[in-house]
Amino acid sequence: MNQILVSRSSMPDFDEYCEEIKKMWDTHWLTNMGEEHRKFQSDLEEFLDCRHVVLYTNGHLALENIIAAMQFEPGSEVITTPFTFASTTHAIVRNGLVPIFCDINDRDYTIDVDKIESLITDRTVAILPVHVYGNICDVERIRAIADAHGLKVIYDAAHAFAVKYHGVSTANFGDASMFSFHATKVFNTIEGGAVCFSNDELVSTMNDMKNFGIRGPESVVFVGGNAKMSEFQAAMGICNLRHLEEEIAKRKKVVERYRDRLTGIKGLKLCAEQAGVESNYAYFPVVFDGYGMNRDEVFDRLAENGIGARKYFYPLTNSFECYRDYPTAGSGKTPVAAYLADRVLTLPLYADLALEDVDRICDIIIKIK
Ligand code: T4K
Repeated sequence: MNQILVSRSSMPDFDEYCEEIKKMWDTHWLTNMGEEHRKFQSDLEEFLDCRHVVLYTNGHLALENIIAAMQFEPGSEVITTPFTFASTTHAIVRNGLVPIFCDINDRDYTIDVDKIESLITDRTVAILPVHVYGNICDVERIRAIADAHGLKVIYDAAHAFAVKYHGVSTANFGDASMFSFHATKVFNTIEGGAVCFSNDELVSTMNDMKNFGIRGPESVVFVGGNAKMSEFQAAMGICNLRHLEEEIAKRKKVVERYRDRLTGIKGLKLCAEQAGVESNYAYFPVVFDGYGMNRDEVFDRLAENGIGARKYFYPLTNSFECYRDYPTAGSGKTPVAAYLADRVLTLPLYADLALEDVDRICDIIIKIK
């Protein structure tokens, strides 16, 4: 049985990658911001049309470090959503801050902007929304709320690389945005991530944070850690970036086939396409409500057929065991997120997924009914 998993890493041609890394066998320069790192950074600044891109070894550390760079008072509150990967909430808590969970809306599953203001207290310092599945948050209203209350906005844009909203790259919203370049993402550097922002003053802080605060052989100015992207990762990024457009075009075809096959079926809800958004077709979530089988049963049936759909994002982060005793935890406080977490399944989606395989997946789902 042909096994199909939820995602499959995009990889450049083997020879193209070898060509890109070949020079390292002459230079023996493998990490610490070498030539590949510098080239990849400038490629990304151009591609994302963003003033500053700081590369990281993964998206999570990029997010942890940009939060740290804001130097919030310990114990301050950050408004965020629980319908996300563990990383988002962990990054807040690992910085000694308190996550305040806001519900999501049921159209695109991003933060419900109507519910943000009621959660703001005199301890609130930031909003940390997630462009979940590559869907863009209501960036205008979030900016307006943040400005009215003097808050920072940091986007978890892990899913939103190469997405544009009215022609503007997602790298340019909020005070900063974090992208993940993990192997499972639309665009990968094996592991990897970046923080994008326009504030010149943040550049040295973000660079210090990922390299022990070392400014020179005899100068250490900051208590930083180590979160540098290696030359091999950067080389992967350089190669994958060359093919990104065609990868996204292929993903679009897969999504169109899913939509053709699954639209209009009672009990199945597909996420609407967002107006003004140039998508990266990162994920294909389907909500099962009032269908012949519930989400978990569909998941099991697909698994029996060798198909690895995923329950992104179940459980909600506000019901994780590690947050059980947390004052702000409890999925009951975010009913829309709780509803979706129990019903959503993200179907396999990657550039090389054959349309016949998409049909096979849809046939299994449709037959269940
Ligand atoms: N914020 C958000 C909203 C995020 O979604 C993430 C990461 C982050 C922050 C943090 O960014 P990073 O620090 O990761 O850069 C995966 C990824 O590990 C994770 O990066 C991602 N979100 C999350 C949504 O998905 P798992 O545990 O589901 O991955 P795994 O290993 O089960 O892989 C899923 C499928 O991908 C496999 O079935 C096959 C395929 N795959 C996997 C790997 C590891 C490949 O084709 N190649 C591979 O190398 O978390």
